Amino acid sequence: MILLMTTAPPKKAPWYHGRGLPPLGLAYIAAALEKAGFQVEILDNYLLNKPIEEVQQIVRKYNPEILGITCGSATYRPCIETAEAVKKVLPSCTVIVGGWHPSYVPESMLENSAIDYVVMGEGERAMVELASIITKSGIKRDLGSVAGVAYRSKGKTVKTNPEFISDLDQLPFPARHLLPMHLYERKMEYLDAFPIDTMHVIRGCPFNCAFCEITRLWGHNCRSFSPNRIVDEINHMVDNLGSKGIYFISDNFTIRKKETIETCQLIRKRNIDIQWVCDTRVDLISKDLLREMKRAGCRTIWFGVETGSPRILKKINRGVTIEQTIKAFKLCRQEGINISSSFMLGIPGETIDDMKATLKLAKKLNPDWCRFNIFVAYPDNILYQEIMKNHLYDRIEDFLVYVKTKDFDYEKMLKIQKQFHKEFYRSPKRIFRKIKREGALKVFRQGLQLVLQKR
Ligand code: B12
Ligand code: SF4
Repeated sequence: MILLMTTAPPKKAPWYHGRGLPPLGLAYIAAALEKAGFQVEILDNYLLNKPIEEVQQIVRKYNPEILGITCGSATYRPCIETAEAVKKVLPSCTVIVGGWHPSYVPESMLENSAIDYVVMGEGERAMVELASIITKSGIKRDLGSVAGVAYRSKGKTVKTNPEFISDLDQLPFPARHLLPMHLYERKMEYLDAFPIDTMHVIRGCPFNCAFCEITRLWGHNCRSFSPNRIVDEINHMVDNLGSKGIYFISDNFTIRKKETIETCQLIRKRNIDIQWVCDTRVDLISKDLLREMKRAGCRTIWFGVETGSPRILKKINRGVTIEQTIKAFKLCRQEGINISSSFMLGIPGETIDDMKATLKLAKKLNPDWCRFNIFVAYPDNILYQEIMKNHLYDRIEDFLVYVKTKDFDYEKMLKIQKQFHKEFYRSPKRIFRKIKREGALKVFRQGLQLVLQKR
């Protein structure tokens, strides 16, 4: 059998925000493996947070031939520790890692003898082919014929180029039946509905923001599931999981306007009663599109606004202007769609004045929910390369790089972040809006709770 797992979260890290969502990447891989005839289990240890000894017991119990671990730059260390612990109790188990970090820095994984193979890029096809070779259950093939793998051979690292799956519709629905769905929170501030589940329907992005490495994993060519297939999956989730809300976690949900409209029309045509929230860019919406989205259940859109400084906006290569952002927010308000937005603080080259401009813009835009995130660099986007080249950091934890420039360091950013959240959420305009939306009693209770917590 094949065991797929996530690793326990690094709770002490200052950037950890603790939202546990089902690991859709592993669920996609599990579904592809099941379709190919393998027996699969998923251990979502990011959610369950089991100590390593317990993970060893679970591995002993399942006795898998293959263990697949998902790994981000933030979970590099726990991933290596898990692989080592598993090899101790089950040396015969083949350990394969995949996900964001291994895709960009495969060598960093293979330096460790507990890791046998790395999958780079999309995992479904590569994992099925690798598993067939390892378990000798498929046609006899050699490793070099599998696209997107890295492994050791005669003291050297061998890598094959990843290939993208062109027709995503051929992938089965993610194997949510292997996940402990009842243990996820399944509620979200952005929607009134419960339970809420996630979908990821677009892979790839034609833009090139300097802080983002999405394109390195999914490519510049944007591929998406067809409207029919998206709505089939929503239907499946409504019927099998009782889903009442969907969070489309893919970037740029509205990038293909025609298909987005088709999806919305299909939701209505099939009478699916669902609320949803999606992520997109401010330059990828229009009045007619928003109207269709609202009618099909869209309640909230999340925009990464990132900065209020035109200079920094240009530097991060966002490809939008502040005017476009203001216009997009206005359009959403006119069409009755709520807005959540995030801003970045601590970009190399940013000054305190740039950050103040960000707070000013956030207040002006007045989104329903707002988050200021501190930029931490990890391989291998444009900003990461600049930071490493110019030594703009004072701390590196494995592959996470804490930026330090003449204007700020991470500790200073933590203080500014706290102050910005306070200033944003406590403005009279904000409190008034919240009361209007949620009612005076609820807002008063929340305020009281905050005061009591601080005591
Ligand atoms: C939803 C989400 C989360 C959720 C849930 C994550 C989860 N359990 O899967 C939560 C909120 C918990 C989360 C937390 C964090 N996240 Co996050 N998250 C995302 C997001 C938006 C979608 C992930 C997703 O479901 N993708 C869809 C599935 C289908 O793709 P996938 O997971 O990448 O899996 C595919 C491949 O990567 C590969 N693969 C993945 N795992 C494996 C394992 C094996 C064995 C194999 C063979 C292949 C393989 O095959 C899969 C199918 O093709 C992405 C951005 C994005 N658009 O993808 C960021 C993203 C993955 N997150 C990121 C970050 C930085 C974080 C946090 C550090 C944030 C924080 N401040 O705490 C934490 C770290 C959590 C962790 N365990 O690593 C970065 C990762 C960058 C990096 N180099 O590591 C991303 C890319 C966002 C970004 N651009 O910065 N995240
Ligand atoms: S931040 Fe969004 S728009 Fe920019 S490159 Fe990444 S996925 Fe594309």
